[in-house]
Amino acid sequence: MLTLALSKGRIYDEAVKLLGRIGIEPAEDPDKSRKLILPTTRDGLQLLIIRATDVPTYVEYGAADLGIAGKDVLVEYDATGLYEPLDLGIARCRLMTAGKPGMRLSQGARLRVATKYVKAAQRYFAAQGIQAEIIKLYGSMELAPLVGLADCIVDVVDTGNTLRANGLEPKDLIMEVSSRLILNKAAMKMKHEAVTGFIDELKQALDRSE
Ligand code: PRT
Ligand code: MG
Repeated sequence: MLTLALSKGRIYDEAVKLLGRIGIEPAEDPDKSRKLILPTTRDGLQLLIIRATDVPTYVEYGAADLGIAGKDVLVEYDATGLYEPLDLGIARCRLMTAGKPGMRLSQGARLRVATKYVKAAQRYFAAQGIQAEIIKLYGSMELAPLVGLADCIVDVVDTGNTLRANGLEPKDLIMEVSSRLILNKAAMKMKHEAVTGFIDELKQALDRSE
């Protein structure tokens, strides 16, 4: 049995389309059922429905053999016990700095940055030679510049509507983000055939759509 961990919402919605292309369908809709373990139409595969940020943890500890997680989440988790065999190209967005219109994020006074992406932000500002104090938040980052908690934020942006609705604008691109297939290192050894077979199927489905 292979176990694939993924989060509800945008990743699930796009991942299910991809799985459908290799003939795999979840037995139930996670939005309607409260189950966290979902069987699929393929006997040897079940899905674990968990929080996006928990996916690398389940996979690193082997509670799931495989997972689907955004590159933004993987950069923060900074795992060594994982393989990342495939870029699935789904749930695309951009990790960006953002702030009030007209405000420039340049050298000079120490910048206060609110984000849940602490590692990515630290690396980015260090590489830019900008002194930054990173303030860790768990959500609603857009609020921070409005109430004077921070000069700017680092967050993932898709349409930019959330920023605009809060009077902010995207500034600089930190990285392009898409979701990746991740794999437990021990599962690669212990379940080699099942795992490589599944990865090849997904890879072929992705190649066909290029
Ligand atoms: O929501 P929850 O707190 O449960 O967890 P999560 O936010 O970690 O999960 P989820 O499902 O929202 O995101 C899972 C993954 O989807 C992220 O790790 C990203 O890799 C990817 N992704 C793609 C996004 C977006 N697009 C995105 N737009 N994640 C979040 N957003 C946010 C964005 O920050 C903004 O607040 O969605 C809002 C709408 O975006 P705009 O720019 O279109 O307004
Ligand atoms: Mg979210």
